[in-house]
Amino acid sequence: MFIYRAVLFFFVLFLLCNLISLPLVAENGEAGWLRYGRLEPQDAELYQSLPATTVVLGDSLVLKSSQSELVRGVRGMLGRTLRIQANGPTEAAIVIGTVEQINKLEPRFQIPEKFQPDGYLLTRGVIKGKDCIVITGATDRGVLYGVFGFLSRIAQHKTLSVNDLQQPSAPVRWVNEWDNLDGSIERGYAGKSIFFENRKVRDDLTRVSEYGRLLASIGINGCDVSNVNADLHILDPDFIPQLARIANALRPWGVQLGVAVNVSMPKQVGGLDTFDPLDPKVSKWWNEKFDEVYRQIPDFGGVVVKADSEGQLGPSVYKRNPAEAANVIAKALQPHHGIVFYRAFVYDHHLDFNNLKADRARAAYDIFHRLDGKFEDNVIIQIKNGPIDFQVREPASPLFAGLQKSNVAIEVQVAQEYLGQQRHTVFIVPMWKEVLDFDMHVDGKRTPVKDIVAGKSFNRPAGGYVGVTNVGLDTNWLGNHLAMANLYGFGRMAWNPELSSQTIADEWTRLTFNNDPQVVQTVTNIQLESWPTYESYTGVLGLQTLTNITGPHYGPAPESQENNGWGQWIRAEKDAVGMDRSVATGTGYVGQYSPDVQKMYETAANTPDDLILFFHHLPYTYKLRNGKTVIQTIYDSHYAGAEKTQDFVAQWKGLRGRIDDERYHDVLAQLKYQSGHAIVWRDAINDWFHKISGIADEQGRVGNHPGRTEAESMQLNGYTPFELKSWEGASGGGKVVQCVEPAKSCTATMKFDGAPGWYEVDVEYFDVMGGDAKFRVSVGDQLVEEWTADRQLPGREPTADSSVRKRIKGLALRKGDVIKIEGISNQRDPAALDYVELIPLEQ
Ligand code: GCW
Repeated sequence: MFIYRAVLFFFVLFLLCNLISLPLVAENGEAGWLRYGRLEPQDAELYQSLPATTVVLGDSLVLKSSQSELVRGVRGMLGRTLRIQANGPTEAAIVIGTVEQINKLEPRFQIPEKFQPDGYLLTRGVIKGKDCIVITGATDRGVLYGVFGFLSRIAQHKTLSVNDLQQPSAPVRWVNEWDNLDGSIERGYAGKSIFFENRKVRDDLTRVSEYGRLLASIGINGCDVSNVNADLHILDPDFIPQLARIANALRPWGVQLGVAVNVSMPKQVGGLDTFDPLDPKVSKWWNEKFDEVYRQIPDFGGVVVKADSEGQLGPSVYKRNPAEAANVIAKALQPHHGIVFYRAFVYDHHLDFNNLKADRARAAYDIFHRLDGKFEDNVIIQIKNGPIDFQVREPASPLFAGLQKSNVAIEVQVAQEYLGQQRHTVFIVPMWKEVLDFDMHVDGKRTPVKDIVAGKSFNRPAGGYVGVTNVGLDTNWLGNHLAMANLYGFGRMAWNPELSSQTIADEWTRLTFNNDPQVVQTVTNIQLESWPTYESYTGVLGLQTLTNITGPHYGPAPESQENNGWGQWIRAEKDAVGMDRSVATGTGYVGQYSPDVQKMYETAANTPDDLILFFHHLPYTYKLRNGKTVIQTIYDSHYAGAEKTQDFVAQWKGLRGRIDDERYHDVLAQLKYQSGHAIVWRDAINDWFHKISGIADEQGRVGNHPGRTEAESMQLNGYTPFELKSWEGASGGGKVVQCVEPAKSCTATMKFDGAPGWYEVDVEYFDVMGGDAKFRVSVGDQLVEEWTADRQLPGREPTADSSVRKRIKGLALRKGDVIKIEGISNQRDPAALDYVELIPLEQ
């Protein structure tokens, strides 16, 4: 009996100890950068003298969020629950309220500077004779941002003895979600919509409030929740009350609601026989529609419009222009202070490939520049960062300088549509910053894009930043923990574009993981190297992302760029490659820039290497500034890029035990997958250029893979050969094998006849959508690995999109060993195989 009790006692003790040491929050990424993890005692010492009380001046929704956030954050990080006082202070306190409220309480309290809307100040001061920490702003929203700023300082172990005045760079800091009412998300890579399902607003909007909170913490003040390929019913009478529920969820966080509208709505769902923007019936329709909206959502922010673009109807139907289309909606919004974001992403997607003068890059400037000054003051022209479409590298859109009498915002894409769809790690802030810092040299004066969008350069009242985000119901919002740095970075950059990418990555890492110097250094390092790395294996020299542009925009498919109407051409021929966009001999696109910028891009000699093929059609043998030829640069950078992704895995492994296991393993798996897919990219692009140019790789690597055995040349039992539509998507010229009959076991075997030793056996297989095939690998009779192909990758048949590398480490191989890959197909997944590669391990 005694023994039994003792065992029970220790068992309970053991359980308790484990419970106590569990982290407060599950480390599944849901908290994003707002984890408020408990500080170690030595770090918490810095905040010993933090007041025990908080006084909140006012009870607006946003101030209430400020108060609850402050209490939540301090409790999480310091383990103390602040006392809340409505009046006072009667002792030292953290006082939060607007400047006006603070001055009412303490008229002598001096605010040093003038606030921009949404700006805030963290300071210390004497209020009613008590020494206080003061968090204040001109508006409630500023106060809320101040609270987040305050908590962020604690999370980063920064001192609070500061006078920290923070002002946003631009008034408009919005996100766009491309969510459809059925719950799907266009270019969303993290599950279903947090807003909609089955053509209704979701019943449970908890994730929406949590999203609003994340947005507020980085200063985002507006959110368009519906796809720019707009749903005609988004403003139907029975839908507006549902939208009001979303607005209610966002309002406590100071985030205004917006939706996308289609200019044809008055006709298609409004009962009119026209949607001609100049027809008075149409203007009356919009007026009444917005009266209806504002009756139910008084702080509705506005609408975004995609028209005459990619199949969306537009003013061209009535031979009207974008200004006329924007203005009829803008005027209806004016009495309510709403905004129209009119997208400049208007182009003809039926361009003639054979016309050497045709150029999609010209479209936005050609269409919008001549309308400058014709837009109402509550219209903002929303311009993508580059002239094409969120490619891995593009020059700054010339339209930023082409609209001087109109409000403009820069649109960037947090969703990594062309940047690996959150399965590849790409920290995009450095890319965005290159555009923001780019000097457009308007009238010979310094005119960086960041000053233009802030409204400073041309003295515009509105303008700013829009980020296409596409968060989903996945617990960690974007499907990849590291991708959240892009959302964080977007907000921070919109708030202050002077912050360096390094600072943003550093802050994000501390908030998301912890302050361990090795963690901060490693994560920041991977993030900062990730964009150049991705560029080096997907689209060098300004070629754009050489992905499947007529498919999912994911894996390599360079051939798909050409010979179609989409205009993302690279004009790769036998002897030369690149688009000639010069004024002298090309499409004339360069002429859309100011004379100083033209000097840089008009000739190949002056164009930087990283954009040279965007602007010029050059022989493969052309010598770049880097001293190498175009073709050798292509080959080398693909090898270097793929190599670097292997290094990310090694760097990440150094963090084992320094961050929580859950996220450690998630990110490790993601980086390993990326390192395999980077090889698919490398080989596809290099093989393609090799075939077209016929020029060999000086280093002999391209088309020559020691240790690789193509599946089609293995001994097959049940497997049958199959050719990919895009031949470059699989090794050996597009040939793979598949197990077509469902639920069948097929095998591919080979005999090992290399030197005996330790090997890594890599199996390149395909994991297609809609079915989960199984694979088993054995050496002789011994099963050495098995797995299920259940990744969520685009594509219903084997392509470079669905190609995955499985690495089996540390196998001892002897001459004569039979290596067998068994694939068990199922209904939709034919367990396709590309090749097996044996890599000797260094001893
Ligand atoms: O990049 C393209 C996307 C489309 C998107 C379009 C746009 C919403 O492939 O999916 O449509 O841009 O920005 O309108």
